[in-house]
Amino acid sequence: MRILMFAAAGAAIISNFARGESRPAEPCTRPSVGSVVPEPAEVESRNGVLRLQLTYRNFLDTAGFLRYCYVDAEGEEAPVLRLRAGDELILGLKNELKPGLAARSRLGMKAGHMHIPSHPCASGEMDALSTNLHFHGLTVPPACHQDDVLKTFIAPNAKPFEYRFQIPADEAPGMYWYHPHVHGFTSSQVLGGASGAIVVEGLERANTVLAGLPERTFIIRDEDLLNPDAPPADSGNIPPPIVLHDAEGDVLNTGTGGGKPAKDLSINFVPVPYPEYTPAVIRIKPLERQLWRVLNASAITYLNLQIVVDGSPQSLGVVALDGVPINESGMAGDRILWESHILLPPAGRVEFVIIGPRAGSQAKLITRSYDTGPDGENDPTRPLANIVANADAPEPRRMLAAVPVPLPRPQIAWLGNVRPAAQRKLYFSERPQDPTNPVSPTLFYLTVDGQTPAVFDPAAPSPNITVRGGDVEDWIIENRTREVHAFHIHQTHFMLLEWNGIPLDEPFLRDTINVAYWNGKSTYFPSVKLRIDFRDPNIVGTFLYHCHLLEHEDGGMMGTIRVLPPDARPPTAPATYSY
Ligand SMILES: [Cu+2]
Repeated sequence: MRILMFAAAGAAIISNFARGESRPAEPCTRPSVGSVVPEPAEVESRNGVLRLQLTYRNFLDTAGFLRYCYVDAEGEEAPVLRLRAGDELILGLKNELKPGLAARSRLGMKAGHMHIPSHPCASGEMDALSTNLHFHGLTVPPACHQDDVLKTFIAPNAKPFEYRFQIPADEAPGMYWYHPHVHGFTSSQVLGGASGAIVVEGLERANTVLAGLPERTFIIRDEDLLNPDAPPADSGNIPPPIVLHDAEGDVLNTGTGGGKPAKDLSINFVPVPYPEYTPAVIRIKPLERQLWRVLNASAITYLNLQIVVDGSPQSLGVVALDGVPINESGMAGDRILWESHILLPPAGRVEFVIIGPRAGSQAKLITRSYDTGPDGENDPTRPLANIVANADAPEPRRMLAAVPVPLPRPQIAWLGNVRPAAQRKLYFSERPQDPTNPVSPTLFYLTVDGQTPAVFDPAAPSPNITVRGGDVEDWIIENRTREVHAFHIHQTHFMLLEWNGIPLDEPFLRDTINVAYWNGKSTYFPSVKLRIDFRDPNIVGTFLYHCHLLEHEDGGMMGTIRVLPPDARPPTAPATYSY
């Protein structure tokens, strides 16, 4: 069976339905520009089990854009999955992607070839119409039907595929998320809206400051520009920056903080399109304290969140990063980090306390520009939502427990106090596919120092890295490119030890970290040094680490790691040395 599905590069949308022809009804209705930000639908566990069915669909919206969505049995889109540590998740995923609507793979990798595997765990060839799910941040086994994306391949119209696993009893309370992870096609599916949040309940048990607070969930997604040809609206008499595009067709960073963005953003699916950026609306009671959980579900857009009230940036009280309370060590008590802005790379999550503005004030949630480097995408300053305070604003649906039972102290030593078994160095690099043609597609590499750079190969016979379960390791991740990357490793969390060689005191865990860009001149490369935790027996198996800018991941910036059982013979990888 051959499926033809090629469109112009860049726009990445294709239609079998010419403009004006009738299209199938949209299976997922999305809010209009300027709407009140809705609370996402949610489903919660009962008696220790969360059972649900999601149908995965694609459709062309009224503007002709390819969208993807998860729909539950009640017809709700992308519900938040709410569970407690120790609960079981049983999720049936039915793939109803339709041919003729599919986006093109970045490198055109076998997108026209349709290979139906004999079994969904049998490592089928990845395809634009196939899908799977990654449960980002959860410490669950990298096994088929749990959290494997190397071999799991759910073909269109296959019978519903069952995910079934237990949230570990010691999983940290906080925000996680789910999204497809089909090599070569993740970016187009996530840009189309394929993502949802997961909340492991009990954050207030880690920080009593949160007791009884109303809470809200915000999912910020990016998507292709609705008005790609429009000039910037706010440039006044200043000539707008010259718009340049990278080899992937995205608007290059202008370095000015303004200009045309590479992607539009939405907040809980309310679009805030360039160039007018009509803000969405968040309603709140004046001076009410709330917990906000924010997920950056963007494919390539960095967020730099800030709340501005009457021109002044407000303090945001950060209590958790990437699903883990910042006092995870269990020693820090009710720690809050007060920040005036929060950088959130693609896939990052932050949970913070805010205080509602006074009635009548001008309050906005914005994302400030972020300098992604000379080869990076343009992320200008732009509003996301007006925060409108008034006494008749409805209360959020959920409130944290008023009298929380404190979490038990961790059973294992704090990661920062464990001696690493090994140190490794990895580096990001890029080159044009055709060295004589600088605008040919980019090849993206994430290489273990000492190995030969190669784009990710799902069929590679052996993993790039082997570690022993029970160990912790220190990894230096270097950036040898002129754009930022976001390092992510599946199945576990890490601690940031050093930034560009400078030791830090950050006793927090993360699963995604930004790595600064190289300026093309300095004699050293920007880097992060991470202490990565391989102690949980749940994560024995083979899984992935990669850049979470999904064009880069799809373009090859990914590798495999095998965690051996703790009693296995020590690995003898050449790039490993002991302290
Ligand atoms: Cu990257």
